[in-house]
Amino acid sequence: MNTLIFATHNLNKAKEIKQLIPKNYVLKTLTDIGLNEDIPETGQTLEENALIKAKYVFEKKGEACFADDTGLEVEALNGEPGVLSARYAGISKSSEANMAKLLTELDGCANRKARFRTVIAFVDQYGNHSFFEGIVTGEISKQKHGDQGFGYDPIFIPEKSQLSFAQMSSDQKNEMSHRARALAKFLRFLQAQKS
Ligand code: ITT
Repeated sequence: MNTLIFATHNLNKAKEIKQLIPKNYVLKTLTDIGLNEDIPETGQTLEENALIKAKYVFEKKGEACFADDTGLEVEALNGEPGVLSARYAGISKSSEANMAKLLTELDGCANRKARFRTVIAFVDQYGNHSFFEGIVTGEISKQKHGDQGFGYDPIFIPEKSQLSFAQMSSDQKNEMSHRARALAKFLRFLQAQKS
């Protein structure tokens, strides 16, 4: 069995990733390896924050680790909330408050184009790092739809879909999501390392 350490406290992210990784991998989160503290995300970009999280684990445990930093980039808001997506409406990191703020900002705005962007940072057992990016484009709906998923899922409708991410099963979301696309690149990289 190969163990992959995922530097996250977000169990929804971990659930999505668990569904996507091959059966010969075991996924461990921060809680699973006994790191219960919040890792301060002080970077200015998704890349910086993903690397901060992955490096934190490497420095504490000396083990290879990956992390995911994700942002919702809204065209009419010049890419905001972007790297500030988690704390868009304040430090409480409330998804409800974040969505309410975004819907208010876009009130009356015809351009609802947006994209989710995930950056996975991987730090290997020698401390070398690599990045893998996944993007899904779509638009912000006028109101919330669905109760699956997490975060901004109820207000994001991916391109060519009638449904928001929160109206999809996790399998359906995983067929097209930013996270699944970044993970696919990461898994190809791991496979290439082995061969
Ligand atoms: P970790 O840092 O512990 O991994 P987090 O929830 O803080 O978890 P991010 O900083 O990457 O993770 O998340 C930024 C925000 O974007 C946060 O509000 C999430 O709820 C939201 N988000 C991330 N992935 C999402 C997805 O697939 N669908 C909807 N919202 C998402």
